[in-house]
Amino acid sequence: MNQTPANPDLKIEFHGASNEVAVIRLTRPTKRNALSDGLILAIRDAFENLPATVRAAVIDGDGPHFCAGLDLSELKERDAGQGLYHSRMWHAALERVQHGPVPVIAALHGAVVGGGLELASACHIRVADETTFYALPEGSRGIFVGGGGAVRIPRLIGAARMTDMMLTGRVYNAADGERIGMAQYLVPQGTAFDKALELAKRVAENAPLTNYALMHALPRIAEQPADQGFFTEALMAAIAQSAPDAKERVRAFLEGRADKVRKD
Ligand code: 1HE
Repeated sequence: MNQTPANPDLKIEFHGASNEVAVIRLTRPTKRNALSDGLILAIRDAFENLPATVRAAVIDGDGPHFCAGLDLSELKERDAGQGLYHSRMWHAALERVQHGPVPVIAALHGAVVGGGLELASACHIRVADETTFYALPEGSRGIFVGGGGAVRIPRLIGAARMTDMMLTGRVYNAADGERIGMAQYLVPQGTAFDKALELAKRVAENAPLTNYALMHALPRIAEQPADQGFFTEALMAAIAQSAPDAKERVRAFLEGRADKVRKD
């Protein structure tokens, strides 16, 4: 099953026995998957219109690089108001990625720069191959992040590292990127997509309410003062455990029908 987005620079295909994983692919390799306004809107639309079969998604990019960020050829003279609306358009699209219906896994390789890193940071898991490098060239282009990077990237790597990247143009390679928290997985060259798909199929097997809690409750709890966080956690725990799916999964373990936890 495939779906044809309105923008030719995006492809959507479905994987798994019941089409439970959506693969959303940037297909603009000649421009290093630079994110035009049309492509950003297509990403938003893709996440707004995922079929009900979908339980997890993968984002990847065609060609030698994941994404070169904002399409600089569209960076024309904007007045302050237009700049505000443009940034808010990115926010709305990446909000659909982060707080959409399903967990999203980014498969990274090559350049993950500027708005490309902002897109990756809106995903829930990042898998990077050995060719991956991370940069925020906005500093040297005389602009600022505008796609949510100022909020999301410090939560991954800390404000001090992001400040250094933007002030000095520092580029992190794949190994250092994984060390500082840009990606949770570092895999051999050319295997990020396969690993991301494998993880997405695993994520798709979880109880939907657990995935929902991880996407929508956990990040909010992490921002709350401890006392409020404990209370929100208790509410979420109570809701999750009450689902029939949860009852059946626990019964399956107690009756020896479910996997034990095993070390790798
Ligand atoms: C582009 C873009 C782009 C490539 N917008 N056209 N992002 C940046 O500042 C990164 C700019 N790009 C690069 O540094 C390099 O292109 C890469 C390291 C990503 C890849 O290098 P390479 O040698 O493989 O490719 P290339 O030869 O530089 O680029 C191939 C073509 O893609 C070329 O066009 P062509 O017509 O000459 O073939 C490039 O012009 C084009 N291209 N990147 C437009 N970004 C919400 S705010 C977010 C703010 C930002 O993201 S700012 C950071 C922007």
